[in-house]
Amino acid sequence: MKLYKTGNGIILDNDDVFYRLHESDWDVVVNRDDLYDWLELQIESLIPVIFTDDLPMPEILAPIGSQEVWASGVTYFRSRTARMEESEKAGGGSFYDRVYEAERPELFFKSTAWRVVGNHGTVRIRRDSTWDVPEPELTLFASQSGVLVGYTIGNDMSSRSIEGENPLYLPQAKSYTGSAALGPCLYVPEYPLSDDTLIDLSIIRSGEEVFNGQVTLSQMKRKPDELLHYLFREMAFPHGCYLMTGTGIIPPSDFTLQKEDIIHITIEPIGTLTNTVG
Ligand code: DO4
Ligand code: MG
Repeated sequence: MKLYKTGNGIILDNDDVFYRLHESDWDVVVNRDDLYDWLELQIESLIPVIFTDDLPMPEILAPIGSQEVWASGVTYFRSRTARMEESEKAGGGSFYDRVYEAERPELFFKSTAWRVVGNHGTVRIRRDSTWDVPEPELTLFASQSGVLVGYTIGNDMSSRSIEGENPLYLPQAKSYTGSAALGPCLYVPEYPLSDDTLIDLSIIRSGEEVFNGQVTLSQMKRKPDELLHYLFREMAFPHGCYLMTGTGIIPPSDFTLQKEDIIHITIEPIGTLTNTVG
């Protein structure tokens, strides 16, 4: 099942049959351990809505209310290696290898809800950065008790020049206006996503694809529950929380994003998150 937050309530998509939930407060709807079962129950009292040219689907917003967005790092070998290379001169190379192998994962704060960009929104490159990439990441949604109840697609926009200069600059490389995108929906499955789930990143410039990369969840070193367990260890999330799970796709070192690039991140069965660089 997919939940869309819209300008006119919350739309539930159950195998292409659409319903408008009675409850329109996103925080109230999503923050429950039994979200899938609760949505199934809702359907029993709802009438399908048919969207037409006269009654179009309302504008879809980022699937977030009052939740914070956190992120995990160096959860794929590709991310470890690319970061070791980019920070070698600054002497930060071995930290990435060590966190990749360590029991405790890297977790960092990514964004407040109000700063998150939705599907078809504009993401940004920092003006003081010279080397920039999108990071396509499966993003977990956990209820306030830390139970994984859904997924969305995340773009952890990152400045490689700033992080590479000194790993202590990570918050500046990762968190700035337009650096976090989520969408298009909150996907609430009956069972967790399988390891063969594919993440696809495609970057389009002037109508041409300038980068395409793919990775499967099987290449992720950590398990979703392991990441959530660490996140919730000493931190309360009264509205639930989003957690990006790290990137396994990093374009080659000579690639940097440019204004007006279009970034498509596809994870079936969640959908595609599309953002333009502004
Ligand atoms: O260690 C820095 C951030 C890593 C990250 O964002 C990732 O691996 O996706
Ligand atoms: Mg990342």
